[in-house]
Amino acid sequence: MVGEKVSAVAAQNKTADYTVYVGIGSNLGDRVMHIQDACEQLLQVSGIERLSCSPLYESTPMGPAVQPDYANAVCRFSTTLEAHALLDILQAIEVLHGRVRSTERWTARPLDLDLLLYGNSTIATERLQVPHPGMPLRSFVLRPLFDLAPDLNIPGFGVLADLLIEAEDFGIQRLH
Ligand code: A4P
Ligand code: MG
Repeated sequence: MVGEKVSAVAAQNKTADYTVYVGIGSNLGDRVMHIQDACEQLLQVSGIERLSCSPLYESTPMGPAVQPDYANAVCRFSTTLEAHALLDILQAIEVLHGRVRSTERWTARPLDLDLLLYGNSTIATERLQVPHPGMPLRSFVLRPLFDLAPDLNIPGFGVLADLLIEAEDFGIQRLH
């Protein structure tokens, strides 16, 4: 159903093939189900292929302290979608999971999908910044990203393995 909804958008946005990394977070409801379903829904989108997902991790929330712990993962896929069209799809999937945007930053949410990397591109528009500006400081992004791509070099930020050593820990643990 999700695939049908978003494939019409996808079909209009064919470009070259990019390797994309998306950060996935959830701290409301069945966190593991939200993350697994989001991966399956992404794979249903026309223009998204070869998706793989990192192991899941748990961490304490960055932001307002009175909210549940997060589950996080990162997925990687190939896409022919243009970056802003892909952001539209990520936000549509968030809404399908009951995401309500708040005016307050970093509040609890059933699903958060952040476009971390889009090939080697640097993007700075009103709607979209890539690489995601928060990623070099966050263990809950860098650790699962490292599982997928240990040799990665992040445009503008440097070597992933070095960033991971410096990043704030947030009590991160593998989720079993
Ligand atoms: N936007 C710009 N660049 C991007 C991008 N690369 N990917 C814009 C996605 N969106 C991007 O996002 C606000 C706006 O950012 C969007 O409308 C889009 O045009 P949002 O998802 O509506 O709001 P947000 O997520 O609350 O804000 P923000 O600042 O994006 O927060 P983050 O960085 O997503 O952090 N703690 C733990 N332990 N684990 C987490 O996963 N996540 C957050 C959210 C807070 N604390 C966390 C975690
Ligand atoms: Mg976000």
